[in-house]
Amino acid sequence: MLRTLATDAVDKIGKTIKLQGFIEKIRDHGKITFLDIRDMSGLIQCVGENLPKVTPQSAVEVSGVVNKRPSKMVNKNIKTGTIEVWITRLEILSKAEELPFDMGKDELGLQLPTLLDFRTLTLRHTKVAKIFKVQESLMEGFRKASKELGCTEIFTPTISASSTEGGSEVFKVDYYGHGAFLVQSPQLYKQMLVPTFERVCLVSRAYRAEPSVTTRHLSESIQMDCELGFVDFTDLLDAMEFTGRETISYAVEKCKDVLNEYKVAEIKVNKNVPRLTLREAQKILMDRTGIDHTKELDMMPEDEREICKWAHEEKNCDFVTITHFPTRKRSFYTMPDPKDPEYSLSYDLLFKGVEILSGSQRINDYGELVKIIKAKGMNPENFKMYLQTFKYGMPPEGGFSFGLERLTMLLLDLSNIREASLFPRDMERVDFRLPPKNKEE
Ligand code: AMO
Repeated sequence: MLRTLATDAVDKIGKTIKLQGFIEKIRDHGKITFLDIRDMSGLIQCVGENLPKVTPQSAVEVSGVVNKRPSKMVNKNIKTGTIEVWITRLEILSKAEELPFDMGKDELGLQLPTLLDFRTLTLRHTKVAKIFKVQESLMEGFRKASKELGCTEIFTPTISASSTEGGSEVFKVDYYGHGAFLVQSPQLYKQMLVPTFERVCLVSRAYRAEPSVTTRHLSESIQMDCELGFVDFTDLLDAMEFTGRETISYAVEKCKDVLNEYKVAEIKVNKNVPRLTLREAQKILMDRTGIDHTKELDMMPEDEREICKWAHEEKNCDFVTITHFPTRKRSFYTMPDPKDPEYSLSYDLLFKGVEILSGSQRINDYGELVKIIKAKGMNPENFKMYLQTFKYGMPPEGGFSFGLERLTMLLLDLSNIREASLFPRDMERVDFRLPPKNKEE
């Protein structure tokens, strides 16, 4: 007999079907036992008499007859709530050992370390798994939007001869006895592809040896990037806001049910995303809070939260664009504003109180790039392949990058980015918590 998926069983009343899945919940009423079985399509209630002893999370195969439930027994919370299956055969395909916690509750309610230490188990929980369905939709939305911009999707290396974003947050790799790095972002490679395709998009791993543990940083993350040639600063702002709006709108539409389950408030996606320079934003913040951050070179986390509140209240929008960060605070490839070179043609897109995207117009002049690389104390020899692109003709260009886990966390109002990563890495964890380091090592 062919396998029937749980949600297809609703059309098979009176028929005998074969289900395969995992035992989600067991309710033992003596002779009669109710089993909630989960498969890739959802949950289904099965019931039988004198069943063999089963344990939660065991993989099973069940044959049985689909029955309509009496109206007062209908469960409106699941797609198969109008039916149940009367079990005629139950085979245990793989028995699960005793679980370390109850997996049958609607909310797991575990502390983060336990949630991560038992990751392969907690990822099976329906509500946890849905986070990654939302993540998938964000990725689909991003791909759709960047294709509309005319981008070609490319796949770039994660081992690089040079560090991308500068700074010390870089993982060094022993590459056959030579020094190499894990990319801090796909930045250099996406730029190298502009002369080939003019417009590219990509999804890449990014590695950062983050020196601290925060709720919004991972050591390994997923970035969704675009890089566009023959554009000016306004074109870039338009393109990145378009991509941000479309990516979120797509996921909101596709995952309405999950967002409801996570009790996410309606998201305000205004076509006119408010745009402020860093200095303008800091003035607004001073007026609202009385605290002076106008000398700061970047937005503090509390500034990001407050300016998003302003955009929500005053501009009816959950996004806000901040431009013109100080040139010395941005990576070497960022174009200084010709009108005021202390500030750069750079931007961040904030969503629900946190930065989700960064980008900029790039320096596209070979000589300028060599100069700035040297000025930052780096060796142009380490950027030989990158610089080659500019030697042989590079148009005005720029781009941007979204952090996928951060986007997922914010969309679902999760309190920690680790919940939005299947297997999060930070300075204290690779799969499991790392043992404390001996200070003398
Ligand atoms: P940036 O460093 O701002 O820019 O990164 C882009 C976006 O990626 C996410 N992000 C992170 N997410 C989780 N953990 C981290 N440690 C982490 N670091 C960054 C954020 C951020 O907005 N090359 C430039 C982009 C460009 O100019 O095109 C870059 O990487 O959401």
